[in-house]
Amino acid sequence: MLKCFHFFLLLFSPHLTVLAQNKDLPSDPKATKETINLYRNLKKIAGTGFLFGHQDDLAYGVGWKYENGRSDIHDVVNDYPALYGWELGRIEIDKPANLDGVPFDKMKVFIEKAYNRGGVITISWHLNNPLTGKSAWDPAPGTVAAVLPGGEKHELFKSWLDKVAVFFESLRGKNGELIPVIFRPFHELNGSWFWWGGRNTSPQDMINLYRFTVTYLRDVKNIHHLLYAYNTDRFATREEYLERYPGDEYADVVGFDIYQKGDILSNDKFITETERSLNDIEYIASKKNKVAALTEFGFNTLPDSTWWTNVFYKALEHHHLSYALAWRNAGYKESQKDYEYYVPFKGDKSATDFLRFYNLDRTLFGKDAAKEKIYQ
Ligand code: BMA
Repeated sequence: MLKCFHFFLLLFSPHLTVLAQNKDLPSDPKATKETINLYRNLKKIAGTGFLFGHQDDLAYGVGWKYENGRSDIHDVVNDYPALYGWELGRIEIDKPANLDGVPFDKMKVFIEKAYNRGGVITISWHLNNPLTGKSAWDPAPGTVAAVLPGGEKHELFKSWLDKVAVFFESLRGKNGELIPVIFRPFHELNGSWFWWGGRNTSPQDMINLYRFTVTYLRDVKNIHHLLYAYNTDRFATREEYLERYPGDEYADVVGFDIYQKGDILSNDKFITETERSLNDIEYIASKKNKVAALTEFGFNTLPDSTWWTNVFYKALEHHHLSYALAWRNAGYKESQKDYEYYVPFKGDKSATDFLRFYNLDRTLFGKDAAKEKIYQ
């Protein structure tokens, strides 16, 4: 009887309600209302489709820069993406523009515009190597150890996080509310091209760096409008994927980056590998109760005119991920005498197919995102 009474108490106790909800709360116990809503809606959306995203979408495209309201995606489908990627590299050294030339003051305005029309924001950070002062691609061994507490560059690293915190806090909606951001620091951390990745550090040091970063921003800087995206590059197994995972208290999104390379003949390989990776990511996300995402993808210059419906959508159609972010339309790069773009521009060979892709039920763009009321 007593047992029954206890059970009764438990059933109607307010604590239980909190417990029951916990699985739908982000890792930050103090996350703002809009951030909690974003997190829940990202999970909900995975049941119906995925948000389509594009890096630097509003800043420039192939053959243009900073034209008010312009976007290569909008030029092709008469709608904006649902998700907008931005990049903070060089904010840490007080440059007015990031490593791809996007001025931070313009970026802030673009982010506010995107948020006001119901879009989602995700931000990466190709931060310089704090030990050598060179770029993110300088793999000097010992860099991660040097920025951890007790390391010679720890104070410098904290001062960099302070600058990132100022930027995040400057992002405000119409009522002064903070604009939630999916922050994905230390991306592609299983590869060895960045100072924080792969062979350039030990998995444990990387885990400590991730945890330190989240703890510092959340508990010292009091930033509570971030969701954290843990993301690797291509990976072979779940074990490899999770080798540097910082823990459920430090991540909200689990994702990976994948690019198709080579000619059209690699289509099947791309589909097979993407599907296998998505199976793994979805398994991990469901076990851990996190959001599953394709944090970056692309096929540079889209040499296959039907890539969107014949390859990309085929890889995704049987999966349940919340979003996919196409990388940037840098256009012609003088330094490399080559083009870089991952979504079609008006008149591009894959533009017609992209419109077909846009019209599929499960591909969600700007107007769909607005209907979802993601922050409510
Ligand atoms: C890479 C390329 C570079 C760019 C970097 C950081 O994949 O697009 O041109 O500088 O991302 O955004």
